[in-house]
Amino acid sequence: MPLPVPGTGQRTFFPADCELAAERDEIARVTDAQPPLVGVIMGSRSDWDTMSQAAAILAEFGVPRETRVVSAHRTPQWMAEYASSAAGRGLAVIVAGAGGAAHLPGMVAAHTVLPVIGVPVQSAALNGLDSLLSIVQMPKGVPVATVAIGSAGAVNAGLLAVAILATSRPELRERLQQYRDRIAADVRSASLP
Ligand code: RP5
Repeated sequence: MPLPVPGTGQRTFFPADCELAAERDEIARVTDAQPPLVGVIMGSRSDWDTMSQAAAILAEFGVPRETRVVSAHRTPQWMAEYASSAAGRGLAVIVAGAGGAAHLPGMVAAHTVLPVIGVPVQSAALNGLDSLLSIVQMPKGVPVATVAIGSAGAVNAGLLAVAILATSRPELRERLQQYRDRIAADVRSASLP
């Protein structure tokens, strides 16, 4: 069922099943609307509360993105297809979030040379330490840029994706600097009771 990305009106898709032809059609529709530069993917729709915060940062910076559920375990073939086709479809960065036995970021990185940012989703059983260790301990040769567990990680994943794009986009670099200036001003003006 299509759901909106908070604050944007851009569609997001949570496929009800894994039928590949339907999945391809959905990608085509998103791409037709506005070619995405960043793919924000997650292992389960239960990750959306966390991963929506990465999507919201991209929206704030005006970066076109697509948001999808792509599971390394439940849809392994679809995951491989998504990752291997990502560069050809024009994506420049993939932000991948998963929890528990969080293999999605690493397996996506195994199928593409695009930069992959891994977000460890906070799990109920082990508070996200399982997710963090599953994502961060990649073998040499196949990197995943791993951020913090949970919300801070999702926001920083969005910001890191913007920073990667900003290396060749001066206007984005300027907006990133403004963002940093804003949070610095917040700290300087903070008052305590
Ligand atoms: C992982 O398993 C997902 O990334 C999610 O964080 C976790 C639990 O998934 P659900 O059982 O809630 O679908 O693959």
